[in-house]
Amino acid sequence: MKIKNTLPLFTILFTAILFFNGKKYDELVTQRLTTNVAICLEGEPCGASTSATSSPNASSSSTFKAQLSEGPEHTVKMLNSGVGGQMIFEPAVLKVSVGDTIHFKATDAAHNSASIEGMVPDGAKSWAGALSQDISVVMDTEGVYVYQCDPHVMMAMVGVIQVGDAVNLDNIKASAADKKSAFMLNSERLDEYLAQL
Ligand SMILES: [Cu+2]
Repeated sequence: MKIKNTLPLFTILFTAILFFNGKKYDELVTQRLTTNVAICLEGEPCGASTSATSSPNASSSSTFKAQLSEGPEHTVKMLNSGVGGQMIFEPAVLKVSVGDTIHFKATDAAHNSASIEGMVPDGAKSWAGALSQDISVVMDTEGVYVYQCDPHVMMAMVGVIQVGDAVNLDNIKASAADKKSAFMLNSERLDEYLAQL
């Protein structure tokens, strides 16, 4: 008789404890969520990281243009890893003057530089460097050149050089659409490079 009377009381007490604990838990969760929303990334204005569309960096990066590289000689490094990603030429986009020399440096091994058929100006000389070896190319014909690293073309290890004016840019852009189908990774790289001209 005594047990029968106290059981419902225990049940009520237990339910009440659960209820209040649950309420407290909810409050804690809400508090945490509120705190997280208020956290700002270092160097960024509050809330900017959540809206990519209003970020000023998003629009400026797509309109970034390569500047004319000063001097008659320029170096392009062949790298396993660079600022722009893995398996990459650095700088990948170069603007130079007619008659300038490009030195492709085998900074990392197992890369080469080779011009791509149909992606150089009309009448321009092609080149094909050996693996892991430096090669220097004199750019004596005006226009846009696209070259690749043969073993890593599937990873879009390509580079762009504009010599003088971009007289053949329309042709290059048309060929780039085909070339893109060979890329398994970094498929937007070539478009991004050409957009910098
Ligand atoms: Cu390579």
